[in-house]
Amino acid sequence: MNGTEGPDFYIPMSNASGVVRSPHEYPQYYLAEPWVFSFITIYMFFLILIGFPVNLFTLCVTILHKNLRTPIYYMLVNMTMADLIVIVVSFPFTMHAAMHGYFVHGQVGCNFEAFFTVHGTQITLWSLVVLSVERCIVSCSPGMDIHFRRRFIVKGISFTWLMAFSCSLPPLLEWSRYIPEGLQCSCGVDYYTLKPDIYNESFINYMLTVHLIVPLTVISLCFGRLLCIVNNEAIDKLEQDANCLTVILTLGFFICWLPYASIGWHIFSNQGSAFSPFTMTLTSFLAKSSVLSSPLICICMDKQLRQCMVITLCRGKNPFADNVEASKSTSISSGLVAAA
Ligand SMILES: *C/C=C(C)/C=C\C=C(C)\C=C\C1=C(C)CCCC1(C)C
Ligand SMILES: *[C@@H]1O[C@H](CO)[C@@H](O)[C@H](O)[C@H]1NC(C)=O
Repeated sequence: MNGTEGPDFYIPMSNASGVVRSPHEYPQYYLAEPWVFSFITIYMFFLILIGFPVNLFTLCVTILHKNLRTPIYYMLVNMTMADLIVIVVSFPFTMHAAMHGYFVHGQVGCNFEAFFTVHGTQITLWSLVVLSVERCIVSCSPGMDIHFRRRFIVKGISFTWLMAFSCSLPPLLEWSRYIPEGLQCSCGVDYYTLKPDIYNESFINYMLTVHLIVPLTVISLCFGRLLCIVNNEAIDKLEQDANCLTVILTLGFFICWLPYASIGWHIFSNQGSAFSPFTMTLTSFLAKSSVLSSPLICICMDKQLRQCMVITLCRGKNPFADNVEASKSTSISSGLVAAA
């Protein structure tokens, strides 16, 4: 046996020596040295310390500035809100668990932590899908009505929440389950056992198909079409910039999440094979850093957003006066999809 299975855990270590204990009740220092857990604690602390203000600030600036009311910024609001949910609700659990070397909050805490991580991330993933489709439609038929585009995006936002729930809720309703992963201080869905009584196999197949392969395919098809119109003179420069930003946002997301998804898939399709708890922990904590990617990418690539941020920072006291300033500055500067 390459692992030890319990009622609500699976530890990727043989219990031949008898050291394996429930990750809900005992520290897991036989999986890794205590300093590794301390390192994870500090890492989570920094993710919260940087991720919270950066996402909150981006969210506030995007909402306050009236000239940022174009589809791409609606989606940015949705994505930073999702990041904030993950940072505020899930990350403190992960950090606290790592501090103690095991999942101190029991099964309820595990459900809580994993539910909000999966939910927030799925919102971001489906936001990128909606954004890619919107980019594709707009670039292929330029001059489209802004009201139509707004309605499309608002419907798109409800769609992202619906899809996110359809991935994050089932494990709470006994279709699959959330269990501790890797070094046992963060939770994810159960790739480790087949558990016929909770139809685990069908859920993982459903999740990897509908919530990974389908979005990846739709995004790839849309980007394929965008590639054909790159350097097309008929397309507005600002729309081209927005296309570019969408592509980079998507790349950032998948760089963070594809290693985790592949390891999960590998473990699932090779039931019982040996794998290191480090690999799972490394990829799942890389995945967690994706809460930084969308705001940082937007701040780096989007001049208009940066200008609005500077305006807010310099005269933070009166956001309404800021709006006037911001509108003035757009008319003289070039920014993303200002023409929309
Ligand atoms: C730290 C906690 C983690 C990494 C929790 C687990 C996350 C999942 C079960 C993720 C599932 C997936 C998402 C959210 C988006 C990409 C595809 C996916 C199915 C791997
Ligand atoms: C343990 O892992 C090895 C290598 O991954 C594999 O060949 C073997 O079949 C596994 N044992 C069990 C009982 O699954």
